[in-house]
Amino acid sequence: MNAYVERVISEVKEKYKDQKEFVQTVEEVLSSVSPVLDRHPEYETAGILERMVEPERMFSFRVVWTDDAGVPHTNVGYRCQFNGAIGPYKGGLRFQKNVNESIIKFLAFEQTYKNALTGLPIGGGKGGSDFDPAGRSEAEIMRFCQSYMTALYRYIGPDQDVPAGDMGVGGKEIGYLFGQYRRLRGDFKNGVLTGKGLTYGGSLIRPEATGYGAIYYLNEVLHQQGDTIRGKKIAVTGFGNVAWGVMKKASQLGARVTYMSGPNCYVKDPEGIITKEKLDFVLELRRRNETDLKAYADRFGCEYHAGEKFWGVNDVDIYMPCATQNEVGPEEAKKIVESGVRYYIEVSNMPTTNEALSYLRRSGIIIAPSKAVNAGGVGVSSLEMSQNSERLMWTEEEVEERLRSMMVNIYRVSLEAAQKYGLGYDLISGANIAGFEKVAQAMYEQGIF
Ligand code: 2IT
Repeated sequence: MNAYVERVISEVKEKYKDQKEFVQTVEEVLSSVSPVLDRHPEYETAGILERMVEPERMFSFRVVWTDDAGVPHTNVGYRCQFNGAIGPYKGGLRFQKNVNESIIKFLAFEQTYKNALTGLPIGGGKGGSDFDPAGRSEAEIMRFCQSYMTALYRYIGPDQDVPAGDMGVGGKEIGYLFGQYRRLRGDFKNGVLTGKGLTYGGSLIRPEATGYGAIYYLNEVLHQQGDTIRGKKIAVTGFGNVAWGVMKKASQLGARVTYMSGPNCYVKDPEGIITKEKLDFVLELRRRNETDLKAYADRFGCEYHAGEKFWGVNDVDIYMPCATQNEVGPEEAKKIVESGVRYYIEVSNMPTTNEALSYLRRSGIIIAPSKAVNAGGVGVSSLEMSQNSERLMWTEEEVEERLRSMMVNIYRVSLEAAQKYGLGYDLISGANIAGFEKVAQAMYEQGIF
C-alpha cells in the first residue's frame, strides 16, 4: 500500500479509536485509492488526505421537545458538513436511537464520495439525532422535528447545506422540518431540503429513486456478465423505503424479491413481492413504524421466521442488503459464499464489515458497492434541487430517464477508474477511486485550507 495512505489510516485509527464506524469507512476508502496517491505525489505535498479525513465542520446541538403528557425530553442533534469542495453539503438526516458521532461521521464521509460519483455538483454531509421515532405520536414527531430545525436552520440553505431523509426521516418528517424552516426564515426557499412532498417542491420519483437506481445498477452488472434481470429472484434485507423501491422496479423488469427481513425476522414469499397490494402493504408497515413482518406473512400466507436471518438460502440469484450498516459480518459472509449465490449487491450504506468484505472479495462472488448502487437516491435529490432553483417540475418520465442514465454512468465511470489503474473488474475500488479523484482534484485546485 502507498506509504502516505498507510500513515493517514494509522493516524485516524489512533486519533479516533473510539469511532468504530468512521475508522472502518476511512480504512475501506483510503486503501482503495492507494494507487491514485502513487500517481499523484502532489496530493501528499498538499496534505490532501489529512484534510479529507477531517470534516470541514461538525456540530451537535440540544433538541428539547415535550411528549403528549407534557414531559420534556432532551435528545442530541448532529450535523456533519464533511466536504464542500464540489458543491453545497448534501446528505440525509437519520433519526434512530443508536445515532452517535461516529455513525454520522461515517455516513458523511461515505456521502462525500458517493455524491461525487453521481456526476452532480454536491458536497458531502449528514446529520441526525438519537431520537427514537418508534411508538411516538404524530404530534410528538412534529414537535421534535420543529425543535430540531429551530436548532439547525441558521446553518443550512440551498447553497450551503441541503439535508434530506435517511432512516427515521421520510416525507412526513421532511414536511415538518420544512414548515419550521419556512416559518423561521420568513421566505420560501424550498431548495433547503430534498425529499419534499409534491405540493411544495418535491420531485417525482424521489421516494422510489434509491431502490430504482439500485436495480438499474444491478441491470448493468448482469448485462456485463451476459446475464439478464428477467426471471431473477432477489433476497433483500429490510423493508423500508429503499427495499420497497428495489421490489417495485425489480417486478417491473420481470424479476422478483422473494425474501425480505426485519431486524429480528424474515419472510419468504416465493411468488414474489410484486403486486400493488403487497407493495402497498410493505409501505404501510413502514409508515406505522412496524419492525415485525408477521402481519405480512399472515396476510399473504407465507413462511415467517422469527429470530432468524436468511443468509445462506440458495433459492435466490442475488443478495441485496438494504437495511443498515454492518449487517454482514464474517459469519454472514461465510454463509453467503457457501450458498453459491453469484451476486452480492450492497444497497444500504456500508452493510458489510471490512473483514467480511475482504472475505467476499477473495471468494470471487460479484460484488457491487453501496456507494455506487444507492447513489440514485441522492442523485435525484440533486435533481430536486435543480427543479427548485428553476421553479419548475419535471415529469416522472424525465426524472426517471435521468436517474437511469445516471446509474449507467456511475457504473461506467467506476469501471473505467478501475481499468485506468489496472484493477480489472473491481467495482468497489472503481467507485472509490472515481469519487475520490474528483474531490481530491477540486480540493487541490482550491488551495490549502
Ligand atoms: O444515504 C443517502 O444517500 C441518503 N440518505 C440520501 C441523501 C440525500 O440527500 O438525498
